[in-house]
Amino acid sequence: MDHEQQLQQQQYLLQLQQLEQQRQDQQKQQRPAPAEQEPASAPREFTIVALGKSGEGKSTLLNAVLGSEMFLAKTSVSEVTKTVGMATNHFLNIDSNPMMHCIDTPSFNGKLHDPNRVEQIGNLLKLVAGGVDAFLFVVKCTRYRYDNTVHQTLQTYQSLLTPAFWPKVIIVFTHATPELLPATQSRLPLIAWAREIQETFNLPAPPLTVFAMDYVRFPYPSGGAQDFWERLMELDANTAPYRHTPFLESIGSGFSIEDYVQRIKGHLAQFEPSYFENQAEGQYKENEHKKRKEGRFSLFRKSTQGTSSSKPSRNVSSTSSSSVS
Ligand SMILES: Nc1nc2c(ncn2[C@@H]2O[C@H](COP(=O)(O)OP(=O)(O)O)[C@@H](O)[C@H]2O)c(=O)[nH]1
Ligand SMILES: [Mg+2]
Repeated sequence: MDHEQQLQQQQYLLQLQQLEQQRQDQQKQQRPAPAEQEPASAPREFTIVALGKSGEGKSTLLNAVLGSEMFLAKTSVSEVTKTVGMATNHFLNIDSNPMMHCIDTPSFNGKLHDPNRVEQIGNLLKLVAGGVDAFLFVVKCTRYRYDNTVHQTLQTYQSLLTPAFWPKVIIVFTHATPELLPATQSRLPLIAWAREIQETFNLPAPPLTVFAMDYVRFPYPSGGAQDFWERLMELDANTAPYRHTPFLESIGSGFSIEDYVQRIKGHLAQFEPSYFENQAEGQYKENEHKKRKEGRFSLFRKSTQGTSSSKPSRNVSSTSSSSVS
């Protein structure tokens, strides 16, 4: 590591320490009362992170929380959120409400072979290390089953953020508009997810859940904003601030962010079937390539078996190998 990098790292560490100090000071000064507290009278700031698979409504939900379309949401089939980003505004865009720092993420599952996605993992760790008030695990409410892909996604987040993230998780079911989720009863199987998660991840308590309507309806009664706020206050009153201790300690002892991400990559790969598939596919292609090469070679041997002179065979060999590349 050169001098400049070292200097940058020291500065970063200092920033993280200052952030942490600020957080602790803020926490000492203002402990808002849960539930009854109106958003308008709470002067402190909150950091929330949207997690979940692509297309579940993460960017849209954060826009609804911010009351402003600060993140690009999807209008096509391809994923539009490709980088980790942060946007800040008053809750629901009302000046007297507290500030919300919203962190949007692309999906990470099945993307470990993508160097850009690996870089984004580093960016996410950098942004969340200073403290997070809630991790919103965003799920489309039309997805009724708690299946293996959801489970794997959660496992990826757990190993990325450490199990310390669980007390700050709120499951947000998006698209919860009357057209898509009609009767109250239809919410029950979704609420059961919280218990399922509690059991499979051995948590002392199930994560809190919120139902959120689309961007336009979110701020209205039953749109989700009120419930979301109450859950956030509940977490704030009952759980300690989230910290990514191993990350902070690694950076403190001279690791670069990149080093850290490389170090955990193998661990993350455990929950990435496609990662192994890609590797296996690479291996398969390599074998195929070898076989083809050998095939050509034996073909070449056969074709030269009858010839007495070695000269023309060398010529054939050189043309055939140049056609490989
Ligand atoms: N009807 C409805 N559509 C939504 C809702 N939330 C998101 N969408 C749509 O779902 C699509 C994916 O949303 P987006 O926020 O980009 O998902 P992300 O990939 O998780 O960030 C977009 O077309 C959104 O307009 C919702 O609550 N109701
Ligand atoms: Mg998005």
